[in-house]
Amino acid sequence: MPKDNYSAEKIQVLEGLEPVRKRPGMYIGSTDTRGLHHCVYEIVDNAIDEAMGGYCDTILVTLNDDGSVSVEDNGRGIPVDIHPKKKKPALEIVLTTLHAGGKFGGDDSGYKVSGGLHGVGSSVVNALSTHMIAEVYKGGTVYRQEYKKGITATKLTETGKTEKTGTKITFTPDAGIFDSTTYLLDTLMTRFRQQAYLTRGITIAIMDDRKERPEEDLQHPRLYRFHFEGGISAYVRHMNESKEAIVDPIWFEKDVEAGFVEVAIQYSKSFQENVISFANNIHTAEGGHHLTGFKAALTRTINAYARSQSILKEKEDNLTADDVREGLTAVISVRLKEPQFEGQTKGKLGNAEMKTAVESVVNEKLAEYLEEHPAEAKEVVGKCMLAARARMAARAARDSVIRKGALEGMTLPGKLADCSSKNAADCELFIVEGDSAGGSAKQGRNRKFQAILPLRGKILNVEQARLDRMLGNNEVKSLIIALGIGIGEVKDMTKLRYDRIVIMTDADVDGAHIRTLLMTLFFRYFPELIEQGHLYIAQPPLFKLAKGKDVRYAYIEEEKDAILKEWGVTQQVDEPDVPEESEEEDELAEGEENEKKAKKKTARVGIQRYKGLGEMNPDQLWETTMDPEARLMLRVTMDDAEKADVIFTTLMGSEVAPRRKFIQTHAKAVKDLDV
Ligand code: TSJ
Repeated sequence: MPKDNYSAEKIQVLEGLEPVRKRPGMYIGSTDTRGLHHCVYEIVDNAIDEAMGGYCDTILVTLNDDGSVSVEDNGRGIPVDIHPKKKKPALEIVLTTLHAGGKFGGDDSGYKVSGGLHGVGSSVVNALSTHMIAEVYKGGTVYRQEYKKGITATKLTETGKTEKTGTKITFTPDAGIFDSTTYLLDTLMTRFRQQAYLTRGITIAIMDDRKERPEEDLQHPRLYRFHFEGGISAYVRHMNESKEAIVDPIWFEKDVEAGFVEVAIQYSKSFQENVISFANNIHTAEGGHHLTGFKAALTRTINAYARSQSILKEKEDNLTADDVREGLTAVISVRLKEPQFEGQTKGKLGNAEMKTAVESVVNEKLAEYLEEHPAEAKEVVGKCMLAARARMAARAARDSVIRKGALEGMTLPGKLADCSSKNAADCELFIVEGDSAGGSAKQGRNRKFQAILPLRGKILNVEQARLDRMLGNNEVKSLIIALGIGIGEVKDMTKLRYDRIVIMTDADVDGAHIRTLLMTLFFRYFPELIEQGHLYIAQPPLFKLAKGKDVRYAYIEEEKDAILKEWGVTQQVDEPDVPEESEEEDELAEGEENEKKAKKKTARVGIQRYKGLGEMNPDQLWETTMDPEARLMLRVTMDDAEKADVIFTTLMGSEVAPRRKFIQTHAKAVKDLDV
């Protein structure tokens, strides 16, 4: 065995792997696709640790055709020397002992990614694999060892000579453990792209060698490389791709006592804030002390600079934290020895020392940047000042809506067909697109507890619409008055007049637009409604299927296919062949009538594709979309609404080119609007 500066003695032996197979969820979070993909991340993270230590620069992930995954790096190779007490190679201990990875010493780079979020190690992946092969290239020799379900299956053997150094792990996830063992390139790529951004200069390549690839993956080439010389600076550039940047990214890094701090910032003309933070390459979705420190420093430094340059006059108030965050895109990346992850999803950095660390680095480096780049500084501060003015104007607009409402004595809008019940818990408000669909809904509803408010799609034609301006629009005002809770400072949730607010729009592009607009409006001005689960999206059927007297509705394509199959229909039926309502029969010309009768005799199957709500008569609308006993409704989550907000901003934003690109690349998403 080769001599290594590493000593196998340092490995702490903790536990066997039996508990892992008994309760896999405890170790990898879940056994669904998330857990499955997590296994790949876990192995790759070990290679990234080697890269962060400066010992390797390339990682190749291969999806093999036999269902296994290989991860190979060009690092030093996992040590293979024999542990004096356990009498086993270090490699074997790492892969067959729980938690050994984390305590694996000798290497003092310290900032470990692996064993991070769930505290799992590569041994957990081994335990959940029917087969694992480890190959180590070290000191001119190829070493190999195999395992089955985490148990050593072969002795460590020297299988040949090699020039290269590195580690290659191949594992086959156990189909008896995971719900599915199909990897999605798309999911893996997202993660590897992010990791490559965070570790400047490394290459993560992914190769898809599967003969049968999942439908979603066909759009991707089989080989993909991620390599970013620009690191997180390139990351913010990428995040701002569809936005109009006002300056080049501002980037700085510094070694500090608490660890290491790296920040990239770029302002754009958008109104969105997009700040993401990481600790040891792990995304801290819930933020934490590093993010708090960043925000404090940003507000302080920009205000100090604006004052020193007299851009902010003496009598003017400081810019608020919100003002300096409008149009801001930033990546905060810290590395520290013992990261503490807290919060519901363990996505919050709990190390308090990181607040001061990030705050002082950003204070120092950002001030330095502003001093040295007066032209850029002017742009950035100007953007923040604009945000402050917009904030004040928005408040004025909100207030004026309230005042106008108050002037009208908050009378319910004439367009509203209210319900008779005044018990809000029973009441539903359907926001319907267009007067004709509104008419059907009014006739079809149960007037006891269902109210209808028709809105005209026209409100959407305002391109570049600032949402706050839209509040002054009569259509939107009607909606706000109908809700009953007011807006802005005088909002009172206890006055909500309907327990369920249902957006009911056509399944076409216009419908998708108006739904996006409404969701964004709710997201920005009435987030409580969404948080408390009051907002829904109606799901009108896409198809009406008829076979003789048997009429069925299908809400998705697959459902239609299933019904047709049930009816024994194999080939596609002509779409217009729909046995329609009986009253129409009188109007049929004689020839057509005969034809229709002929159809009835053979009980032909007809399919009607609904293009809009207007095509349904009131009874059908009730039966399929409004009847609480039969309908399907989606409850809007904050996540959905936030996505709508992003789409809205992109669709309504001031830049035409990225908007067109967005509509092209997301044409399907916009159409389906599963926002
Ligand atoms: F752990 C694992 F199997 F999941 C795994 C580890 C998977 C992959 C793809 C790579 C690795 C890995 C581990 N790559 N590089 C290393 N390096 C070490 O384990 C290593 C090498 C040398 C020394 C030393 O002090 O000489 C120390 C360590 C930790």
